[in-house]
Amino acid sequence: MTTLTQTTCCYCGVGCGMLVESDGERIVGVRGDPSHPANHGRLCSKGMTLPLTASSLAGRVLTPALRATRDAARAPTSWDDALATVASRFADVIRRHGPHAVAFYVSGQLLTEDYYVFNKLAKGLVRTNNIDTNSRLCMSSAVSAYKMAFGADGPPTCYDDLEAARTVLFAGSNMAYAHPVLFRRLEAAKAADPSIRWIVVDPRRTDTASMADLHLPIVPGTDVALFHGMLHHLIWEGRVDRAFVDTHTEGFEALKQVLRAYPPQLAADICGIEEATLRQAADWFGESPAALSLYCMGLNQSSHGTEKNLALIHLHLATGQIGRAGAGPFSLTGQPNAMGGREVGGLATMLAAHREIGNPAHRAELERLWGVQGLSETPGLPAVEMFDAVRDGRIKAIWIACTNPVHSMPDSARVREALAAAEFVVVQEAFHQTDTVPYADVLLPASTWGEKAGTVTNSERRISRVRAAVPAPGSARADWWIASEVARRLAPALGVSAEPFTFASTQEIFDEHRALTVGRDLDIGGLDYARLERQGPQQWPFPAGAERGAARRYEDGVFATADGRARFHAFDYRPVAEPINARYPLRLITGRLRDQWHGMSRTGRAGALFEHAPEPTLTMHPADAARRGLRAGDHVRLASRRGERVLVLAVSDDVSSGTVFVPMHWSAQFLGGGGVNDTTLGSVDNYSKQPELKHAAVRVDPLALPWRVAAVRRGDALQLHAAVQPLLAARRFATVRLEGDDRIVVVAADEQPDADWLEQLHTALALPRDASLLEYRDVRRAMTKRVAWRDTWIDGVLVAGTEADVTASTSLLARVGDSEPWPRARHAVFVADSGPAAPRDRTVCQCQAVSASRIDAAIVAGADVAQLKATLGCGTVCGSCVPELQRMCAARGRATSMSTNAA
Ligand SMILES: Nc1nc2c(c(=O)[nH]1)N[C@H]1C(S)=C(S)[C@@H](COP(=O)(O)OP(=O)(O)OC[C@H]3O[C@@H](n4cnc5c(=O)[nH]c(N)nc54)[C@H](O)[C@@H]3O)O[C@H]1N2
Ligand SMILES: Nc1nc2c(c(=O)[nH]1)N[C@H]1C(S)=C(S)[C@@H](COP(=O)(O)OP(=O)(O)OC[C@H]3O[C@@H](n4cnc5c(=O)[nH]c(N)nc54)[C@H](O)[C@@H]3O)O[C@H]1N2
Ligand code: SF4
Ligand SMILES: [Mo]
Repeated sequence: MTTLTQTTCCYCGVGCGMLVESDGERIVGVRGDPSHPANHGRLCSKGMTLPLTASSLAGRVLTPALRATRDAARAPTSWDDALATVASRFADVIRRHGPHAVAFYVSGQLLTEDYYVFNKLAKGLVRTNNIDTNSRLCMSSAVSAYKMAFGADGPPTCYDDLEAARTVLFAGSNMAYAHPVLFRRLEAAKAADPSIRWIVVDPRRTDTASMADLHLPIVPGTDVALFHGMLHHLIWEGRVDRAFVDTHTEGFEALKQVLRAYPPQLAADICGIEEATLRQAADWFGESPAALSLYCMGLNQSSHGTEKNLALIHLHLATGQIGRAGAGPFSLTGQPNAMGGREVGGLATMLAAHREIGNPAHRAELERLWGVQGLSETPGLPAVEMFDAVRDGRIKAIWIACTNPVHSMPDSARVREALAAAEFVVVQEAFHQTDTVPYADVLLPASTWGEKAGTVTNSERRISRVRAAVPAPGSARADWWIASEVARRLAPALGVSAEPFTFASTQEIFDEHRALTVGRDLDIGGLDYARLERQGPQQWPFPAGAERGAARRYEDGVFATADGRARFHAFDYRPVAEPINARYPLRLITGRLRDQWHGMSRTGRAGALFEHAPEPTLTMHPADAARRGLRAGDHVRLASRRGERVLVLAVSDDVSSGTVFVPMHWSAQFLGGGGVNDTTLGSVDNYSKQPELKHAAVRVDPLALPWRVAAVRRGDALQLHAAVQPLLAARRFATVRLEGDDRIVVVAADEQPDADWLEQLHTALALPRDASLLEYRDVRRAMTKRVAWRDTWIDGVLVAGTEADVTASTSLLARVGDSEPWPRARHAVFVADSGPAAPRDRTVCQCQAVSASRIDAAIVAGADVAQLKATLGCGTVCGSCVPELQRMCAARGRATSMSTNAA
């Protein structure tokens, strides 16, 4: 019997409602919830494939484990022992060094209830504000800009504005990949009304940008100059809404003085775009009946991210494009509960329910509501400083939950050094295969999506229920429960009552959180589990007595500042933290892929999710590649002042000359050595302390790695992956991926052959060493081809030798796991293999498994997007690939159904 559970997707901030099918033990299917107002039944490629990532327990953290000494291996233990150990080690550090010697580093992927308990544990019980989260790397500049401009955090807009907007300005947002279901809504609106204009500000021609009417491929980091130039133009063209500015804002004159220095020509020069393009964008924005801006990490992840956000908000305030349908600055949250974390105050620089640490009245209020005393008046350390403090010994113990900082923080070498130096590291995780888990002195098994319950708040301030569809596996427990159980043991050790810090249910936690919001800007006094049950997901504010939450804020032009006026801020454009120079002449941008999620601990469990981007690539403009004598597929060495990484070159004019792009996802679990953050830097924004993950000065050099290895093995892919992963770091370049449900692919390259390593790989891949293995070996050339047989089926292939040897084995490698038996004598596999290699192919449409080559062939034969959908079926299920189909058609000069390109 299958049961259906109504819940919310665990990936991005769109917050799609889902119906999960389970057989009681396992999740067997998922579909979009037609009644959820965020997605109306739609899901993207990541949401649709969630069951694939949850189908096996291999690689799950199932029992608590701890190690006696730093060098010892972790051994499984009981919950009681693990919780007592965490409590006593934390108590010990606090006794010896005070409360600020411990820290918590948590996550925008925790549920509101989890987050609430962690925040209260740190700030109320330990009485340190040293609790920060990965939202520091993500949303903190948006938070500080909203507060500085409007007096309170949170977007004034809602999802219905996507349909109501007449001009849409995407700034530093690749929505086609990162918020796909909202992008579907925008696509539909534009298809219905082609007069809607899209402007995209992004240094890269992303799938989002390629669908725009106007693309502004600015030099990375120059957004402030762009927005200043646009506002300069609007002021001098007389397009400012004087009435709005005079009645509802403060500070315009001072800003106007600063803007004198940004005439469109000069601003366009700084941005590296045409002056006419800048003026066009400004006109479309200013003259629009409703201009909506959608922005994300291209603005936030900057050493002046708050100013980038503010400069964009200025455009809205100056033209009165705010507080009505279809108009306003809409910061898109990345993680599923980035907003909920902000509500409970789960950052080092804020208190619960949008209260301020530095405000004595706020602290007193919280002490009364919590029934505690002595809240710290010192702000805690934000992420980058927090790990620096761990590194230099100011922080001795750190508890990491639901985030993977070794992978996601800038300058990862420093983070690794920090965790190696710490006295005590707790990691609370659902999956073993992450870059942070190896540093855990105590590893706590967390239940995860599908197994836990609570609430999340999406980008439009909408609170949705998350429900469990299956029981948690092994001894995994909900995050709030773990924090609450440690609090129960820690409180007596700190000489206070445990009562305020221990909870019996998520409902009890939600009710307490709600009480804290009453009278605040995010008042949800009228909202509880019963109402969410009855009426479905609701937006805040939702005060007691209300029937529904407010879709939009500031509709009356009264802002959350003391005098009700929004604020302009006067500041100049500032360059990126690390300018390029002769030694590091290229600008590195990092960002998202369509089908992967962050460090891939979840998406890396499904072979289907690798097919769209199977290799760890660095994308470079053709002219830059030619200048370095590089061709697509070559190995390249990416280096910054901090570290280096070997990647595979992709060549495309989607990036401008002088800029290179590397996806953020590849971690040490899938790429030898780790991800791109070994090269990024920890420079942070003055206000928000958010690091500049979107820009580093780098160089890219050719790298000859003549020894090549490739292997494909059929079997339990997750187990094979776990066995192979420790070998990756030994090679100059080594990567592993899952393929389909039951295959893994390993590719490696190095300067010299390494016979020992090859045998280790052979063993890790569980290749046989008996008669079922057939080997063809040329010792002189250090070449080997090995085929593992199961009767007449090919179950594994391992090839090592030159690039030509491996290339010549492409079709042999592809035969692993073939549904057809090998038709000839075994040894004939090597002969038959000498034919030409099949071309490498990418899967563009993941739902219907349609490859790039088939789509391209159809386009060459005359198909447009509609015909591709009708004949190949691509783009007809989740729609995540539709932007790419449009783009592939456009590249072949085929008209698309919404070709309104004016650029
Ligand atoms: N598929 C997928 N979706 C996700 C996630 C994921 O991991 N995978 N993660 C989620 C999370 S947590 C987040 S925060 C969001 C992020 O969502 P986005 O911010 O949309 O994604 P990114 O690719 O990080 O960056 C967006 C764009 O910023 C551009 N950019 C770089 N530098 C600049 C600049 O100086 N100015 C401007 N204007 N643009 C610049 C990049 O070229 C990139 O295309 O995605 C969420 N959704
Ligand atoms: N270079 C570069 N770096 C970046 C970015 C970038 O654009 N470029 N983007 C930054 C941004 S915006 C973000 S948000 C961060 C994201 O970076 P991280 O927070 O490190 O990302 P995840 O890999 O999603 O980490 C979440 C972890 O929680 C685990 N987990 C899953 N479910 C649960 C659960 O229920 N409980 C617990 N306890 N654990 C669970 C997962 O297995 C995973 O290891 O990366 C940042 N880093
Ligand atoms: S857009 Fe995709 S990843 Fe984001 S919430 Fe919806 S289904 Fe999940
Ligand atoms: Mo994020």
